Amino acid sequence: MRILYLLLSIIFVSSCSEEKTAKQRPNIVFIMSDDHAYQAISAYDNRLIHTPNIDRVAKMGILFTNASVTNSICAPSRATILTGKHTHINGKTDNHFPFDTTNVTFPQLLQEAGYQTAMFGKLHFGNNPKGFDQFKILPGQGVYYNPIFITKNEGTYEVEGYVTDIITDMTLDWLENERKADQPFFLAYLHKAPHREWLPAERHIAEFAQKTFPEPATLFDDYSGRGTAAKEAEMNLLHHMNWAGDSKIYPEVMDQLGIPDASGWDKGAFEREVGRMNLTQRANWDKVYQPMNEAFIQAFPNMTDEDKMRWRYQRYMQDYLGTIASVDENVGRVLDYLEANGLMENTIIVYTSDQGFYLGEHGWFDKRFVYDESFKTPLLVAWPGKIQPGTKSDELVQNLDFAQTFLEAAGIPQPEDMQGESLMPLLTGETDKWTRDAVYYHYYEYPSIHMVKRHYAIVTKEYKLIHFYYDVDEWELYDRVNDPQELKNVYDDPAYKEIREKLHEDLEALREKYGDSSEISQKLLEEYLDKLRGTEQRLAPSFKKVGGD
Ligand code: SGN
Ligand code: CA
Repeated sequence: MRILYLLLSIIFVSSCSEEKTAKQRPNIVFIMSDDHAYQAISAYDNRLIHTPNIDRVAKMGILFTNASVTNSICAPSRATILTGKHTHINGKTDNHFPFDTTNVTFPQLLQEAGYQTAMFGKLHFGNNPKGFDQFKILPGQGVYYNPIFITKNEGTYEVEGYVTDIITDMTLDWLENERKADQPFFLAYLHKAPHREWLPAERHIAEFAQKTFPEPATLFDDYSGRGTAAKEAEMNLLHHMNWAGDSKIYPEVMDQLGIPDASGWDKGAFEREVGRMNLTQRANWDKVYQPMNEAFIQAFPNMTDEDKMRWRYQRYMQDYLGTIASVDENVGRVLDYLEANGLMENTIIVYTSDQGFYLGEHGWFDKRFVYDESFKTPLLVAWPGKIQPGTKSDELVQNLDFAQTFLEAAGIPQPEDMQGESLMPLLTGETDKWTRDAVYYHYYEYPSIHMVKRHYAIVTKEYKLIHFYYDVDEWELYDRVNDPQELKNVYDDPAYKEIREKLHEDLEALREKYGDSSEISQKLLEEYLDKLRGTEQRLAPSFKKVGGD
């Protein structure tokens, strides 16, 4: 009898503690926007916009000021986040061709270990995510107004309204009606905004269209201190933005003013987005953009190139930041829900972007380069009770690290072939356990839109050594401390000889550590060119420019 009693109490105690561990495993809310520059989050920089809700995450937790991506472009960044591996290992080199779903992703591991998993918003993989109990995702890039969703259980359908609000409604609906109280959860809440072509919600158009924003110091950069890659990139606000799609000049106004549709895509882009609006949405749009177009018709004949650059910068910021206003409001709705439902205590909340973005710095929009504005990405993490509120970290952390961080937090072993490091020591204040002093970067999508050349790099807190290859063979070296705007390549400066040599050695060591090499680059390049030969239309002009057939 006594033995039976002892046995029963052991079983009872151990099942209690199992239940406790299961309950203690944290929920994870992973919030990611698309192309959200850190310059447009007030926790980093309050000159452009006030984002009180996103800032709340940093106030409750930690703000990383040196977070970066391994490859600054959408789908490859997402593949690195989900696999914890560099591009050359997970195979997702570009936005054009689908993700290899034989890769193991961390949500699959969380799901196997008993997490309830859900994804809402933009994935951009060309196929559906694995390891999710529920998903409602946009096809490809998705659209801002009346978007279409591909869903796990209800087929594909259109939802009337504004994309950022709808993704949030779906997320809140899942939290309220599908979340199981007895399981920890992983929720991926992924915005399309503020991706090009920057269509703000009806409620924000007028507010932002009348604002004026400070210009960046390098708006009129002539790229003289850099190599061919910066000079040949097609990301300049004056020369490469679409008038209709990006700047919201009506197609008929372009015709009236004799502005050519250079890309053949320009008016189409306008039609693709604005053309989807219902009558009320379109009326609210016209209320603001009709007078803007009329003023433009008057001003255009007398505008110099400098005037046009300035005008385009303001138009760009008005729309880009307008889309962020609704991201911030909606992040607030989700945080409020977590708070009101007792879900803050044991939940890791991450706010990040798939990469950074140029907001007129170097005269650019878009991303891709390892230069700071696109290499760095916002990263704010809250975990009440674990992370000291108001912490800041300037450590070199990357999107490569998310998978292992979440696995460690969930008490799941980290697969040995994952290439990041768990951020846990930085989250919990054990900073001496963090030893990384350099990170690796590799960008592949060339030839393609924006024509940013292939390059790889090593980045330390002080320096950046970059190799541009394929149709050039050029090295660049930047002194991040003395030249934070990266205006002067000092690769050939004798004063940097020793630093340069040391960085070359460290770069080789990093490439070896991560298993990258010139042979792999060559193989990936050939595969990419082969696949391009099989595509038509949009990619073709870029392909021809580099002598493709
Ligand atoms: C589209 C955009 C590009 C952008 C890519 C990739 N043009 O092609 O400006 O670089 O997406 O963006 S658009 O006229 O179609 O908007 S990413 O964030 O998905 O990588
Ligand atoms: Ca992106």
